[in-house]
Amino acid sequence: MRTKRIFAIVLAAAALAAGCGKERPDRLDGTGTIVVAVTDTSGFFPGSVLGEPFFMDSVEVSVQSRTHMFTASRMTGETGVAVFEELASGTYSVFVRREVSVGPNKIVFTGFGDLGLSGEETVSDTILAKTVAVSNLMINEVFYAGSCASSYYFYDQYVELYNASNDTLYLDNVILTRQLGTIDPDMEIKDYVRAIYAFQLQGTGRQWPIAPGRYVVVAADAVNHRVYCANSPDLSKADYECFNAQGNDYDNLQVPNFESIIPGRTTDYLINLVHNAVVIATGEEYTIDENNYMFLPIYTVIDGVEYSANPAAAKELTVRVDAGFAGVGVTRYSATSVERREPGLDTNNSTFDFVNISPMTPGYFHGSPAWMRWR
Ligand SMILES: [Ca+2]
Ligand SMILES: [Ca+2]
Ligand SMILES: [Ca+2]
Repeated sequence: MRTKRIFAIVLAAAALAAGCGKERPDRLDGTGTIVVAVTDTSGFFPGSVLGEPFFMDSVEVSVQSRTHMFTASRMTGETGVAVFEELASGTYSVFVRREVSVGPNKIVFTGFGDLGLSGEETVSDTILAKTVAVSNLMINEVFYAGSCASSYYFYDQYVELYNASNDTLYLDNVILTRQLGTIDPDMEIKDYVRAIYAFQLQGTGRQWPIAPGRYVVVAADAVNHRVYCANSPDLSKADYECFNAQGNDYDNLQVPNFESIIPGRTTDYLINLVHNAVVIATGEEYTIDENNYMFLPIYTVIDGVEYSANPAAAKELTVRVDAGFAGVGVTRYSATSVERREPGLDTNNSTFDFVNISPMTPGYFHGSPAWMRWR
């Protein structure tokens, strides 16, 4: 038995439904075992001491294969341990989560680890669960899969942004991209990422505020897509839409535009239904080459999310922006989207940070009460 210790990065967040996956049948027969222990060293829990590992019970532990379709969840027992048996060989991501009420407030402890399993071995992992505050603008949800297979309807795509900070932020000059979907073997040593489409919200600097805790929707097209597909969202009240003046694009005059800024592109903001990456960047610096690819320096990247239905696909976005995939198992036209597990939870690993949700939730979070759901 080997043991490795993982100190995961984690965050504080509001207390909302976990959305953790239910167990799916594992088609691959396996003989491996994963033993996960969850500890806290903050001294938060009665009987624990600051700096010393305290084994946490009642923690939801989820494992998700990164090499085949498999998800399972268990709760840790009194010893702070959860055991997963009969697992096939492969690489697994492990997520842990426990929500604790403190008066009217809730604290969420989460942690994350990766491990490999081969044959009949038993792999043990100790995950430190933490709460960490964050303050940033981030991508909260990406809806890309489409909604109606019968009509191949996927023009209802959108990206939702979230202000996780305590301050009003400004979206002026923010660029939203579709990243280039090619595999670059040298990607990890380059100081930029490459986009095929780029749309910018041009502004004076304080023109487009986003209040703390607010979700905003950037639609491909701000229209009521339900007219065309019953499973689609009504995006006629989206906060923003993407508009390409060089293409045959619809412009809802009530909704301000992220405008295409690559001169050679005539396409609207459309992203792949299965595997792609989406980036938001400050817009302060970029170049465009002769092939109409945009090069965005990594220091300008605010957030990035790569999604892939296939967990074993090759990465297209550097691990410095996103270390894993959102959307594993999401099928085309399923009206399923990917959204953060907790508001503001951002470890730069979308395998951990995002869950699949259906239906999509434009303008609100999947745990929000009904009155907040204006769309
Ligand atoms: Ca559009
Ligand atoms: Ca418009
Ligand atoms: Ca949402």
